[in-house]
Amino acid sequence: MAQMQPKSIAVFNSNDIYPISADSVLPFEQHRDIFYLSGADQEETILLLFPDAIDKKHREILFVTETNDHIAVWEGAKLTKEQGTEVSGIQTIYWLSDFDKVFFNLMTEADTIYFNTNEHYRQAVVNETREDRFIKKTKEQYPAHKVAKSNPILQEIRGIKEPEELELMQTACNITGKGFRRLLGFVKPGVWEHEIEAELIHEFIRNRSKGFAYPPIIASGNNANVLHYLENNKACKDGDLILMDVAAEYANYSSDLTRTIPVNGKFTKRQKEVYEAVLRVKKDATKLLVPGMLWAEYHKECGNLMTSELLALGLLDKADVQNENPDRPAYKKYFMHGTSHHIGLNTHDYGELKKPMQANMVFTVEPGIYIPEEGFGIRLEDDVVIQEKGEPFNLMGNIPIEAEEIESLMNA
Ligand SMILES: [Mn+2]
Repeated sequence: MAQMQPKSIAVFNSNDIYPISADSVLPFEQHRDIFYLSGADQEETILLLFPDAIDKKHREILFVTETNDHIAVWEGAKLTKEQGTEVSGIQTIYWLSDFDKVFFNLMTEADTIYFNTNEHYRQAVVNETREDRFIKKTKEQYPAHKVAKSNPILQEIRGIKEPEELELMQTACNITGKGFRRLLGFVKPGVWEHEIEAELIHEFIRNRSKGFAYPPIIASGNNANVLHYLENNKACKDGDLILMDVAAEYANYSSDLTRTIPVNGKFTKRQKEVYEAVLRVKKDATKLLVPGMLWAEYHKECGNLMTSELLALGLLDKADVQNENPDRPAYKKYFMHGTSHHIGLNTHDYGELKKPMQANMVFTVEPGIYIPEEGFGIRLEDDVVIQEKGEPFNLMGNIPIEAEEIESLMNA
């Protein structure tokens, strides 16, 4: 609200409940912006912010769908007005059915309406969201109002985590760690990728996570070289590696982990050589995440780290590097994705990417080397918090990553 223009209103809508077909729907997932701002984790909820409202009670309003006995019996009770206040700290709670009337009244006091468009750098949404429908309708009904964007404000504030958020993210990472330790004793030649997935979801849910923070990748052998492999339906073979990019959510916060382990509990000499190279890049890249670092600079440095490892492994030679196209450096042949992304309420979270890094931003660090011709791919990923001074704090510092530790736990 401090960043909003004078005489302006901002509105934030919930997500729809998405249909499958017939009367089936997907489990509800709240839009992360209204959740971040209000804590309201219920469909058909609207948050309205109007810092200059003449009537003070209209500076923050939460609209919730009116609950009744029928809903209570069939779906379970929805938020009452009192519970709306308890959850959000907002004093003024109205029923959703009053929205149009209240909104009209407040819009006559306002000059500008903030719309919450999706400006995430990777968004590719084709659905018309509840937010989209609200924007369309409001533009039609209030053509004389100026419009402004909420998203840049949210990108900035959501990118820097509050202590309470870091605590929830630590819990998510700890649950992920429990899942990982559980499967180290479970994996052996002949287990299926989906059996590993089942072990993980069991451990996540029993620790009060809703489940996976994103679709899990359990990729043995060459499946690891399909970056978004989601089938998880092959048997794990003796001598292969398994790349697992899989992590728990907690209280709507994501964690994001990748580990690569040997099916039979022992890396071959070559696998270990590549593993150690990826681990070194991960450790050195992590040290670069300090206040003031620029995103573009960071990724260039990570590319340099990877280039020297690929030269040492014999995967690139000097000529490859000398003749490389700067827009498509030679290392990209074996490491084709980015090293880091913001993480938080979204796995690929909001956050500034063009201004210098700041303390309490949380990033993944996830280098990988993918070698289809050798039948394996290795990626290692932790989530780290930038500190005011010194190296980032690793939220996954307790999750085994050293090759020897993985081997000894698998053979315990
Ligand atoms: Mn990631």
